[in-house]
Amino acid sequence: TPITPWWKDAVVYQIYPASFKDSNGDGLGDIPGIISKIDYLKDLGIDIVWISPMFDSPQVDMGYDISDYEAVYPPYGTVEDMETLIRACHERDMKVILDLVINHTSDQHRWFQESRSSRDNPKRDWYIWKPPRYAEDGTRMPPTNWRSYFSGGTWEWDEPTGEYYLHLFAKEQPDLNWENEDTRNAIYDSAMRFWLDKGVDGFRVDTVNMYSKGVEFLDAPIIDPEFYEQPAWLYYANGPRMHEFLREMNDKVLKHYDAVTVGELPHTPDPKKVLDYVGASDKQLSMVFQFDIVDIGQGVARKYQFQPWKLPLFKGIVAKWQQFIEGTDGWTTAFCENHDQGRSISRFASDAPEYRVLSAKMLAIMMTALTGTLFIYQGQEIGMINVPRTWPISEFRDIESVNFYHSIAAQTNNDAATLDYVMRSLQILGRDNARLPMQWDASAHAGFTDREAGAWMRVHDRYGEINVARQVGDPESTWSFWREMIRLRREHGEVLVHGAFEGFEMENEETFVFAKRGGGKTVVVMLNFTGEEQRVEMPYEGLELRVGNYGDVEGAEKSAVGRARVLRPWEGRLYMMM
Ligand code: TEU
Repeated sequence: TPITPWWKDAVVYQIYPASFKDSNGDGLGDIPGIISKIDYLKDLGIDIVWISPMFDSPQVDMGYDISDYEAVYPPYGTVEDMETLIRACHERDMKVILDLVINHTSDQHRWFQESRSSRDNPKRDWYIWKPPRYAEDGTRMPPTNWRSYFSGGTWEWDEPTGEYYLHLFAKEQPDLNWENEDTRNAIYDSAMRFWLDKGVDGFRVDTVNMYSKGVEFLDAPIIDPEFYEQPAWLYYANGPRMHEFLREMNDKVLKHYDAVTVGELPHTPDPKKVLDYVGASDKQLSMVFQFDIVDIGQGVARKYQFQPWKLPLFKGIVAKWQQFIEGTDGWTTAFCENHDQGRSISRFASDAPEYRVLSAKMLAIMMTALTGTLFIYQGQEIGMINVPRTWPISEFRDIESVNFYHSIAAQTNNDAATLDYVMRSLQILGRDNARLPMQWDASAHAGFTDREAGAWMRVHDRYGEINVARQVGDPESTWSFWREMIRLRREHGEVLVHGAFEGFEMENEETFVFAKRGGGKTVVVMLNFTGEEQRVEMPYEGLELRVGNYGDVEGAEKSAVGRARVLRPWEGRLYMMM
């Protein structure tokens, strides 16, 4: 293995197929649409394209419910289209990774159809079946009180065979039984080797820490007394055989292809536990997405019960997950958006018309200066923002958001104030915020589709102001700024991608100042997270201003007095000493 593997310095761009580009006028994005934009991504400076699930699926959870790993969802295209896409990327020196969703399948997958057909079917044990419990009065009860991610319980009763099956997500997403070796081997063949043999370069691994459930299935403690079902991740995440399974997956499959993996690691706040997954010598995963930063603002008992937060929380999380690999052979990622999250400008900065572009560039400075492999989500490069607060629940499409809203409505008897707070929380944190059609230009439906009736999901009201066509040729645009920052990150990878992180004034609630050091270079980043002027201190001497989101790199330093600097609203600066 080379000292620095190819994927560490790479910039990855995530594509959500439904919302990226529609090429055939059916209102839904597709693979030919993606192929038509490969040069656009190359031009931005992207090295790796990650495609969210494009496999065949009934689309209960936007393709994270897969009914056939070896086929493509017909409205998206064909396996041949995928081969063309892989070739198109490789010809341009870009890599392609796919989503690996193997904690569960769709209930329409033939494995599950067989498994549920009878108790003695050879595939019965490929999923997690349990007998019921009975209350004292004889009422049938599920095996545990666990709450599923999409509201309600994690157990679905199957009348014909008289047992429950486990589903951590929707009831149409039954969990596979990883304890069964035949199941694991079938996964390796169908979901992995099939695509690796077609040339894909690796996987983003969905919910990677949930394959091994706890040995005992115990009731979770009651933290949300108004519901029977309780959050229960302690009982199913990071189970006892997790590392054994991942080593096996690497031995049997990944190492034979030099494939990269980035695993999702929700519910894992302990750095020691995260390191167990990403130590290079241990050969499990190349890197992971740790969730602390994207979980900011979520409710404890209920996700969409927004909790206001202050900047020191955010800074502390960034610092913690920048520093945890220091002195180890582990690796990490830098990301703040994906298809499950609100847009970063709306969550962490300001999407007000007068501050949106400054905010987008300020966050671009921060992200491109962080250690780890950088992941950008489609639309982030043009500063896309959350849905307007005025959109009603009927505009939302995500199963998690819609189910959540209706479960709270039922539970509170449609209490208006509670539901208004749910809508406010969804407007900040809801997954649909990231799933709006990509804004390509100012024509009808943002140039995403030719379909007269528009896209499968409503286009953002502000697409005339925020779109690719407006930004690509404009040197002052958010898009051009991202491209410039990606170029700078590549040029100074030893400090920006690999450097050691140091934070300053971590209790300050308005500004974020940090340094990076590596390869004999020092970088200082100063960010103003408010709409007012703020005073900050330059921590080191002898640095030069290299980038600023106000564009006046020469003028900005004129107001400097000694170490004191004044940052304008949402200003971001990057200083460097070589
Ligand atoms: O998400 C897994 C996950 O752990 C959750 O954080 C998820 O973000 C969701 O919002 C639950 O609250 C992955 C996918 O990214 C997501 O789109 C899928 O719905 C999920 O797995 C099931 O496959």
